[in-house]
Formats: sequence, C-alpha cells, structure tokens
Amino acid sequence: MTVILYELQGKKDVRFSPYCWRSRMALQHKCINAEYEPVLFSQKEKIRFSKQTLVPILQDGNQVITDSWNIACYLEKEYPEKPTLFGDKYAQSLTKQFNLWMDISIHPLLAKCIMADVLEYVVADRDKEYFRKSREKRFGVSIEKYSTRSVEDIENLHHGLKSISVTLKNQPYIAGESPSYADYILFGSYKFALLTSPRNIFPADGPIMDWANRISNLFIKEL
Ligand SMILES: N[C@@H](CCC(=O)N[C@@H](CS)C(=O)NCC(=O)O)C(=O)O
Repeated sequence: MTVILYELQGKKDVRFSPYCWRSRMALQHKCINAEYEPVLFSQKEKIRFSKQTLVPILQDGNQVITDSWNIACYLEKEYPEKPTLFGDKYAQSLTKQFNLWMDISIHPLLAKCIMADVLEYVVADRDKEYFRKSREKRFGVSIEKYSTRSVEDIENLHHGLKSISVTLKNQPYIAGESPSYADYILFGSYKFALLTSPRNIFPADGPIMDWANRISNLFIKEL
C-alpha cells in the first residue's frame, strides 16, 4: 500500500514546515517507504480530501491522518513491528508534554526570530500575499513589526532552549541513549530555522548543534 506524506512546499521546492519534518523523521525512523507530496499554501484543493487545511497529512492506503502528533501516534500503533518512536506508553505521554511545550512555549519565540525571513526567503511568490495576510491576522501587527530580526529575539529563544542544552550536554538524545520522536519534534524546528533564515537562529555551537549534527546523520541518504 502506498504511504504518502503531504508536506508544505516553498520556493525552489524547499520543505520548510517544522511539523512536516516531525512526520518525515517519524517515517524514516520507522523505516517506512513513503512518497513526499509537496503542497503550496495556495493548493488547498490538493488536500481537500483531508477535510481541513493544514499539512502534514499522512495517507496510508484508505487512512487519512492529520496533525503531526496524531501521525506519530498512528505510526506507532499501526507499525508496532518497526522501531518504536516513543519506547512505552509513559514515555509517549511525556513526549506529548514535550510536543506541547515546543508548540506553546518555544514556537512563538522561534516565530518572532524568523517570520520576516520566512516571508522573504522561502514562501513561494504566489503564496506571499496569503502568508502575509494570514500571519498578520494571527499576530495582530505587520510581519515586519512582529519579527524585527533583533538579537534580543534570538537571545530569548536561546534562553528558552537552555534546559534542552543542559539535557544534551549529559546525554546524546532528548530521551536518553537513542533517538526518539522527542528528538524529531525539536529537529523539525531546527530544520525550519536552518532552511529559512540566513542567520544562525539556533546556537551555532555547543550541545544543541552537536545533537543536530547527530540527528542529521541518522538518515543521511534520505535527508
Ligand atoms: N498542529 C499541527 C500544525 C500544522 C500546521 O500549522 N501546518 C502549517 C505549516 S507549518 C500549515 O499547513 N499551514 C497552512 C496554512 O497556514 O494555510 C501539526 O502538528 O501538524
């Protein structure tokens, strides 16, 4: 059966969505062969079958799963014979908490650092107007006012990531000795920043960078 991951597409086919990266990494971790289908912001008709408007979307035969967290849980449940993404149900529950912490506490800090770069460098030309309007409605100010490319915004992000840095100083992966879905949650955000901004948004050296290199090398042929 064909497995298809619908992912956000930017200029020059850059796949820059942090959430789509989470699902892409989960598929690689599970050693599941998938097709990766690009979707522009303006191609809502392409994903109408999912009855909502966001990516990632996983299509596995007749099954359609939306939202990166649901996709990870689906893969874990439906492919138990493949390498586990979580370990056990307690670790899965803690990973959900980590997922929420990243989305609620870290992503706003990250967004402030790079929204202006996202608009300038990666959103496809035909999507720029939609992106500006939808994000300005969300932020309540212009993208340029929200995301001023200031050093303070980057410092705030690094401060927010401090506990991760301490963890990764003491162990190679977020949940311990081996990579798991928690790593892919953070890695999605790291890739988002790397693919979007010409500036160093994540700490350019230290435990987080060492970890990012380790994760990048895991599925080197596929990335
Ligand atoms: N909670 C969702 C968030 C998905 C999401 O926000 N996707 C964005 C791309 S990063 C999207 O599809 N945006 C389309 C739009 O804004 O029209 C998840 O974890 O999958």
